[in-house]
Amino acid sequence: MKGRLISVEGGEGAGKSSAMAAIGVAIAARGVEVVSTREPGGTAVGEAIRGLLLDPAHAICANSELLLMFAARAQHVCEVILPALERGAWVLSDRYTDASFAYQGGGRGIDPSIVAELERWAVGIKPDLTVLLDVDVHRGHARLAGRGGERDRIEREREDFFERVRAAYRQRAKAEPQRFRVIDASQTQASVTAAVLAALDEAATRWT
Ligand code: Z5A
Repeated sequence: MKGRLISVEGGEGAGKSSAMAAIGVAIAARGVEVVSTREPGGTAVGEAIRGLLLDPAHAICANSELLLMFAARAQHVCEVILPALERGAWVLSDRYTDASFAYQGGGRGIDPSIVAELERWAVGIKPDLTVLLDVDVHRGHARLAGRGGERDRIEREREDFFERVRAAYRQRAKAEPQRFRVIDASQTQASVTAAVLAALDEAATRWT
């Protein structure tokens, strides 16, 4: 594969939006095509599934939630990610498979080996770099409250759910230190952006 896959992960209010924007600009400045996308979503089918998943009107069982995340992801990979990687673009995804390990594995308690099997069967590709924005749950929630707006179905979960999500993310980062760069997202936005861009530069040096 000629291109690179970069994912940005983190709990609620970690600052993924700013990190995505900064990384996108930095990749474009290298003269490389950048494809910015998100999960769940990134395709017409995926965005429709996202609507179902986040709508507070639906009571969705944990296993259905996991399968819907992977249905959206399988479509995303075949329709957007693989073609972009094949033509040499750098794909920048706001969340990817690690989110299923964190939310459906850690948060919902689904056995990670089932998530890993879906990853192997339905997706098949791992990111070259995963930037994990790590912030404590209280601070992340306070930021979201500051932003206003309605909470979606998953954002309405209890605090202990988000603590398990954070722990699962950190555990994954510890298990794959080559792929993950963990950024302390409790810092100022400027410091977080600087750390994110340093992680990108360091990874890009390894790739060339
Ligand atoms: N999900 C899942 O369960 N399983 C999966 O496999 C996948 C996803 C792929 C939708 O994802 C939901 O899907 C998500 C996980 C689940 N559920 N939840 N809850 P999403 O990524 O689209 O939605 P999100 O996680 O809810 O995104 P978010 O809350 O918008 O997070 P964010 O993008 O990190 O937030 P932000 O907009 O960048 O920042 C939030 C506010 O904080 C904003 O006002 C900023 O100005 C402020 N902010 C950001 N950084 C800072 C710093 N450093 N200082 C001060 N203020 C800051």
